[in-house]
Amino acid sequence: MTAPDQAQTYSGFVAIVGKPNVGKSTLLNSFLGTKVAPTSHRPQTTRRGVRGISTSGDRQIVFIDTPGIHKPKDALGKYMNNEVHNALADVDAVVWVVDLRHPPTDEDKLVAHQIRDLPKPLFLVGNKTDAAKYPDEAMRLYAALLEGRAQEFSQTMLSAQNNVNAVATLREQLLEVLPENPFFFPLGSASDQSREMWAAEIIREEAMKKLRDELPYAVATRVNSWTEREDGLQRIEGEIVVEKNAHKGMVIGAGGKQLREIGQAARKQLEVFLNHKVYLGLEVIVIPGWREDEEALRELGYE
Ligand SMILES: Nc1nc2c(ncn2[C@@H]2O[C@H](COP(=O)(O)OP(=O)(O)OP(=O)(O)O)[C@@H](O)[C@H]2O)c(=O)[nH]1
Ligand SMILES: [Mg+2]
Repeated sequence: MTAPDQAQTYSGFVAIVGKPNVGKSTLLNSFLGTKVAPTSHRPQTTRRGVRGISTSGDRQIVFIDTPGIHKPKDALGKYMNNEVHNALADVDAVVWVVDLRHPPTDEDKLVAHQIRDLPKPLFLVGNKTDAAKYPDEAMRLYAALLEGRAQEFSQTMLSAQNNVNAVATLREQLLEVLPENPFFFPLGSASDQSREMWAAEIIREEAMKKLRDELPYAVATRVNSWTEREDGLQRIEGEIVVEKNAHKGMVIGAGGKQLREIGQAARKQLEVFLNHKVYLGLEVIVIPGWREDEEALRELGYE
């Protein structure tokens, strides 16, 4: 007897790496056509290696959005770089995102050094073509950082924000390099994070956008309860965690204005992506020195 026909599938992991703020998470969201990862104008927005899943016919890519590679200053920073290191070890292909608005910096060289000799398909993506004055020249300088690499690499210039077609073409190229594997995630899943983690990241994104100076980096968020009312309203209770008592008032703002603004912006995003009315309750709590505290980091999901 012959075994029943098993449909052949192709599936693999693709890491999106690069220095902070080049548009890695924007590119991930654009690949998926939905919002899986937080994005902001501040470097080091991504802290965790979030997975975003994209399935087409018999092929499934599991993208891993990674934190920007940087010189770590605290335990959180070390955790973030470690996330990149782990992602690179296990993936089938690597997408290296660079910002074409400027030539390579030392941080780009740090990234190039980590990925240059990896024996896996490598895609150099020059991003932000919409805002770059000399994209071709910049791209040449980035490509030169891979000089000496034994394997070939492919190059694309695009705008992750505006260029849907170029992003789709790049996705097609990535689908082609996947190895034969069963799907790692069920059809229909867009990400590996729980809805609570996802919502907490949206709240953190809005907090990072609104807060100033060091505060965006001293903030963590979590969602402790999520219930659905009969009429469909999603009731979400979240916390903004800060390091010091002095930060608490700064997040809340005069008369609670700033916290209200963060909450309103986060609620609007949640409503768009959930397609439901949302009630978002937010509280600010202090966990002294959480960024240097291994146990607190774990409690906040950085493990
Ligand atoms: N002009 C322009 N801006 C972009 C483009 N893609 C991303 N950005 C902006 O660049 C900033 C950083 O984007 P992110 O996607 O958060 O960058 P990231 O590489 O994930 O950053 P980290 O998580 O901090 O490492 C945001 O303000 C984006 O809106 C683009 O194609 N063009
Ligand atoms: Mg990011």
